[in-house]
Amino acid sequence: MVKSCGATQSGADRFSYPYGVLFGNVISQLGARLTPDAIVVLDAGMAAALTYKHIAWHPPQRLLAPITGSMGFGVPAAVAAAMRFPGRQVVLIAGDGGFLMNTAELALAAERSLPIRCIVANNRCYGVIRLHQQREYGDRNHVGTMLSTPDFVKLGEAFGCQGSRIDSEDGIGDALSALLGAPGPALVEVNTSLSAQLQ
Ligand SMILES: Cc1ncc(C[n+]2csc(CCOP(=O)(O)OP(=O)(O)O)c2C)c(N)n1
Repeated sequence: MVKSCGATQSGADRFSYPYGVLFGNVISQLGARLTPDAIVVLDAGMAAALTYKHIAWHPPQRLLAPITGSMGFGVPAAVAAAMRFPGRQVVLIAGDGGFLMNTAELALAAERSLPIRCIVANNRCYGVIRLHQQREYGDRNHVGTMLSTPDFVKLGEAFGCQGSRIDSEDGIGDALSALLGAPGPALVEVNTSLSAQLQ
């Protein structure tokens, strides 16, 4: 468990701490709720890195992740895992950028009523790349790493997923319970930030 974050702020600088939910807390609480044979699917980026840090794995739990770090792997891989292993808990953890690359595969999850559980870390940027830019150039010369992200709850609902959002530390437990208990495909958007992912 990482330290608690203050209340989220609106407007101004959405990249600066303490804006947003500490994503590490979401992952550590998820880890405590995984079933003994859960399949966790990762996309690329900060969200994936925090999963490696905060979840202790116990076989026969399985991790599906792109060795090359390819964005867009997550949604179709989660769909494939749920089709191949019906009855096992399948949880996808993705950044906003990677999730958007293959969101349309949710249509198959809805059509087959596949109970994939998607956790989308909305930090409104290509976080890992922006981090490199900040390290190299400080607060200047950031190019092409900011995202104008959609409302992921509405996006998921449009595909037929149960949707919810985590806006504060207090909401993590209930949102994860609803996500993991949903009868079909479900999505939770985590309102986080790059800084809140680095705490
Ligand atoms: C298909 C593809 N394009 C580009 C990259 C380079 N890349 C690696 S991580 C990353 C940003 C990931 O952003 P996001 O999915 O939002 O995750 P975050 O780091 O913000 O958690 C990019 C562009 C990649 N790995 N794969």
